[in-house]
Order: sequence, then structure tokens, then C-alpha cells
Amino acid sequence: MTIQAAASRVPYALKGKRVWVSGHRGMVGSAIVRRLAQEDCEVITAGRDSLDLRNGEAVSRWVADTRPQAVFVAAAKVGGIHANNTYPADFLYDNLMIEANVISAAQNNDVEKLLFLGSSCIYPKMAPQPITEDALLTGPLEPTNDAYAIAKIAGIKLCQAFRKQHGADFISAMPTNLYGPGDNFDLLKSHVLPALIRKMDDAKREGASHVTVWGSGKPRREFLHVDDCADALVHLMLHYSDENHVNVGCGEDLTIRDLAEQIRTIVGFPGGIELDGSNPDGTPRKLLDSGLLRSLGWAPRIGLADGLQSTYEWYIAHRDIALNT
Ligand code: GFB
Repeated sequence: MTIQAAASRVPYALKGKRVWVSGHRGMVGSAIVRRLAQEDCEVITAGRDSLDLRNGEAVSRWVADTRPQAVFVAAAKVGGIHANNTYPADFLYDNLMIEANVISAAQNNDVEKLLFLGSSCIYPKMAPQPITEDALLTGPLEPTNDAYAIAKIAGIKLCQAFRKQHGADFISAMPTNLYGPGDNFDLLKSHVLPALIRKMDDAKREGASHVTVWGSGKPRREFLHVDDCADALVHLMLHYSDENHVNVGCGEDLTIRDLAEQIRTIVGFPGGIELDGSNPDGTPRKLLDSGLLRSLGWAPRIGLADGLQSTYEWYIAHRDIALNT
């Protein structure tokens, strides 16, 4: 199928469709499920206890039985810099298996449209900023998360290959660093934003003198609220059909030090911030150029200050669950 013919497949309608959100219990998957409530479609899910997405045979059988018409591939093994750096085999193997199984089962069972979710860490460590989609594979990756990045790059290529060889309407979206309700607050597995919410809140409760922030505090990150991300993903599902992956960001970044200060203020922790240079910084900066997404008519709605405030409120309301999952 030519790109022009593929482009004629938009707008795609979700109304009345059976839509599989893989990874529906994760932060992104659950946000997609919340967002799909506005689309008058039937959401299909399969819990990890009943379907191991790393098992190709089980995935094939499940997709053949449930016959989804549209699929969001939000299922993935995810984690922050420490987890990525410590368990590269898990991040590479699990993610390769999950995406290969879900994408091929979708193709074999005539799924009409599929959106694969990647990450901004697919880009070279020293990519020019803001990072445009065409920076992919132009330089070496950041070593702390190259396993995860390679798996996600393979997912993009898989969607492109199925589109080219079989005419499948499979697209890919690359979100920037995400945060929001349902995030992981485990200090060794989480990303920086939930980690700092938890650390500041713990320190306030314990009357500690300071909170430790990993690294130099100088790296810059762009943070997008997960509800904005889910809205963008549904927008792409409806309005985009092309082989090129699409960046999903808000267009603004800040240093980790500034993020820590903002979270300290919101939490109301009166103590200090200490930097622990024995932990890695990771990529110095990864601000996405989301011009393509903007040109498709989508813009974010939740600013960082509001998003941090509501995420902290969510954390306080769900602290018991958040600390035990
Ligand atoms: O969010 P984060 O773990 O992942 O770390 P990446 C971002 C920055 O925050 C790094 C610093 O410079 C960390 O050293 N940081 C400071 C902390 N304090 C903390 C802390 O308490 N916890 C954590 N986790 N970081 C991930 C990738 O990279 O980004 C994944 O590993 C994925 O593959 C994800 O792509 C979006 O932004 O560095």
C-alpha cells in the first residue's frame, strides 16, 4: 500500500469498535481506557494473570478468540534509569516478545488499526534538541537504557514492515517522559518524578533534614501528563496513518534540580535537597519536537504545575496502594 493510499484511511472511527488496550493496568494503559470512555467503543482487556504477552501462542489464541478491531500496544516492561540500567536483559527480552507477539497477532487476525507506543529514549544520546522524528538511528544511544530503546526501535520497525509488506494500518507514537495517576512509586524502579514525590513526602512525614536527588541535577527532561498522552494517542488513532513514528510531547523541559524544587514546594517539605553524584545522569537532554503532532491538530492541556499538584493529591489519596504495588 502506498503512503497516499494509507493516508486515505483517516479519519478512522472508533465508534462501535472492539478496542484492545494491552497493558490496561499500567499508567498509560489505564489512562487510555479512561479516555476511550468518550469514544463509544467496546474496550477489551486481558490481565497479566490470564494472558502472558511474552507467550506468542497464548497471544495468538486470545486475539483469535476476542477479535479486536483496533489495538493500543501500551503493554511494556518500563522503569526508570536504575531499573533500565540494572535489568537490561528483562527490558530487551520482555519488550521484544510483547511487541512481536501483539503486533503479529494483530496482523494475523485482520486488526484494522494498531498504535504502538515507544519512548523518547529511542533517539541518540546527543541528538540535536528539540529532537525531530528523523533523528532516529543517527547516532549512539544512551547506555543506561539502550536495551529498552533497541526493543522500542524494533517495535517501530515492525509496524513499518507490516505496513510495507502487508498494507497493515499500524502506526507508532513516541511519548516523552510521562507522569500522573497510577505511576510506579517504588524508589528502585520508578522514574524521577514519582520518586521525588515519594521521597519529599516521606521526608516531610519523617521530619528528615534533606532529600537525596540522584545525579548532578543538571539533566533536562520534558514531562507530559499521562491523560494528555492518552488524548494524543486517541487523536493519532483517529487522524494519523503513516509509516513515520510521531513524537508526543508538550514542548517544554526543565532541569531535574528545578523539578525537585517544584515538587518540594507542592509537597511542603521544608528541608534541603542533596545531590548524589554516584548515580548516573543518563541522557543530558531529551526535549521532543512535537511539531508533527501539533500539525495534526493536537495540543496538550495540562501544565506541569497543575499536573504535579493533581498527581501529588492522587498519591496522597492512594498512598497505601501506590506503595504496595
Ligand atoms: O526518570 P528517570 O529514571 O529516567 O531519571 P530517564 C531522569 C533523571 O532524574 C536522571 C535523575 O538524571 C536521574 O539520575 N534522578 C534524580 C532520579 N533523582 C532520581 C530518583 O530518585 N529516581 C530516578 N528514577 N531518577 C528513562 C529510561 O530515562 O526514561 C527509560 O531509563 C524511559 O528507558 C524513560 O525511556 C522515559 O529519563 O533518564
